[in-house]
Amino acid sequence: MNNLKIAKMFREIALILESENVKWKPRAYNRAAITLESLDEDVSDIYKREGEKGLTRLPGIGKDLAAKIIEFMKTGKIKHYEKLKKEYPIDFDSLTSISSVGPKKAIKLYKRLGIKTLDELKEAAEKGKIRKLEGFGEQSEREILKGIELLNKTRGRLLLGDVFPTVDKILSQLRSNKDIAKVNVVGSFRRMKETVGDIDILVVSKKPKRIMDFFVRMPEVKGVQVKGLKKTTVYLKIGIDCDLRVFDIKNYGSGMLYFTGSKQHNIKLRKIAISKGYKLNEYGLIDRRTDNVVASRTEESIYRSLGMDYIPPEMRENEGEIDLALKHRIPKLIGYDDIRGDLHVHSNWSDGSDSIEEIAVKAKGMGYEYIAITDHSVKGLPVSGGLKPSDFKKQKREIDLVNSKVKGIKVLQGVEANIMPDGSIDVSDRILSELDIVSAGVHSRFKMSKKDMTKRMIKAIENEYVNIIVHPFGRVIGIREGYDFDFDRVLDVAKDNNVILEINAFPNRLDLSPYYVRKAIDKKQKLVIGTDSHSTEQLWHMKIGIGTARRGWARKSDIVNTMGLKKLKQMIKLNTRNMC
Ligand code: DGT
Ligand code: CA
Ligand code: CA
Repeated sequence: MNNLKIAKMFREIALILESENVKWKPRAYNRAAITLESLDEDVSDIYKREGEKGLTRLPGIGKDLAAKIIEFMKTGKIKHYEKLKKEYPIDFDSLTSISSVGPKKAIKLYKRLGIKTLDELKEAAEKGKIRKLEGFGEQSEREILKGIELLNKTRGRLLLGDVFPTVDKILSQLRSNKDIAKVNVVGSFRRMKETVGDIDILVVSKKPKRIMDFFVRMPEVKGVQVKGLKKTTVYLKIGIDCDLRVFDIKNYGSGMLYFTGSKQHNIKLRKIAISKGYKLNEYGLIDRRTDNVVASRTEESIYRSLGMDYIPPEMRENEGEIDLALKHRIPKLIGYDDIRGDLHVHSNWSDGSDSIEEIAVKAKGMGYEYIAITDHSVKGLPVSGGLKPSDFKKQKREIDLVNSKVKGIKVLQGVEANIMPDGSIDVSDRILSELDIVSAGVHSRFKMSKKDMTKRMIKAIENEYVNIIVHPFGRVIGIREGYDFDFDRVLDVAKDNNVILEINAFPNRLDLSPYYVRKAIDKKQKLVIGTDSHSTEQLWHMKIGIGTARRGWARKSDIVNTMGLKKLKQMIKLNTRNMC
């Protein structure tokens, strides 16, 4: 769509003009950008149909801006933009991907130090040049370096949630190929790691040549790096490599075990194998004395022969799971089919794109028993178009209507309220008391001392209406580290108050992370998996939330939305009164 391209240019023009203290024009460009971003139709279609008039009738677009849009559609360029970009050749996108650098700072950095790119920014920060700038200081120099480090950690890796749809498509094509007897994804993807460096797939087939020819011709493939009969590596359009390996059925299990990793898990397993007189590689568990293959067809048989429980892939990180398996104490983890409802969904009442009815229908189709609409409240966070106090009643009427129309699923009214810096909740007790379920989260003032943040969280948990604390750490993978608070104390208070902590399943959050999931369930803290969906297209993220729960060793009984509605209501009633 042209809309987003033009909107992006308008926004950059606004930024630059603003830094030059030009009056009112930046606002006009920004308004026009918002209009373009929210259009359902491509502007070129509007122009083709209605000409210039069609453009000027759009909110915030006058003759001058319409002319620029037309210029872009005719020439692919906007001269005014090109001219400004010559003066300010800044890579805004990458500089502002660091959370402590906004557009204004980016322009300042260019004007004072000539910084255009991330590499130049890094160099300047390392040389101590940033701290000397007015309005920056040592603290912001440190934050910039930290931001770059975070970005580099995920550079070249993609979010699990972003590769999932492509992996699904590749697997289903392989599964439909009749020359293939077995297909499995392995590597970090199978372990449900939050980011993946490349995708690894294993198949069993007697016709490797035909399989490799089939693989490299898939529509998801952009280029071929190595094409062999045992292993082929391609580069996918989504910007990541994919390895396909062909195995014989007789050592498929050992191949799966080897290529699922993690490397640390494999190393530890091999040591145990050696201590028991075996060797272990991708071809099997082999008796060192006789060279006989003891086990190789299935992963289960290999673990069994080593005297261990089967270890689910999400646990294979060498973080204590091997000792547990040797003691036959591997927990039964929550399953991918155990979820009965989603308690974190946004509708078009706030910043979601779909109606409550559309959400209910989709959730019902997924086999859910209940779904909570948890739109933002507007008071503490004016940006995301949330609910005003007077909106809750109106929304309730719509929810009642949907409940009477869509049978077989219960829609609950919730809210994602803001935890204010002082720990208060930005929705009145009167309104909270009328909702079915109350979630609260921190969405502002992330930088607080550990002590103050702990106080803030505890105060929110102690609010008698709060049921769930969403995305407890507020991390955004690759962009923002979680804020600091005393997790153990917060856990204690949450347990005392029957407040549930969320595993937010949004691909760039996955918060609580597996480490904290494990800490929480060690203390018998109850958790909920919520998708934070902003459209029905995102409800499937539940899968990666479950993956995260499994990486944190969670069982079904640790996760409250595995309960049926009746039990869930009872549990919530323990600390709030009004359940519909
Ligand atoms: P990634 O791709 O960076 O997200 O992480 P993985 O775990 O998928 O790593 P990858 O693709 O390099 O290799 C897949 C698995 O193969 C890995 O988890 C363990 C196994 N593997 C690969 N290279 C080695 C190795 O040199 N030694 C051992 N023990 N295992 C290896
Ligand atoms: Ca991999
Ligand atoms: Ca690989």
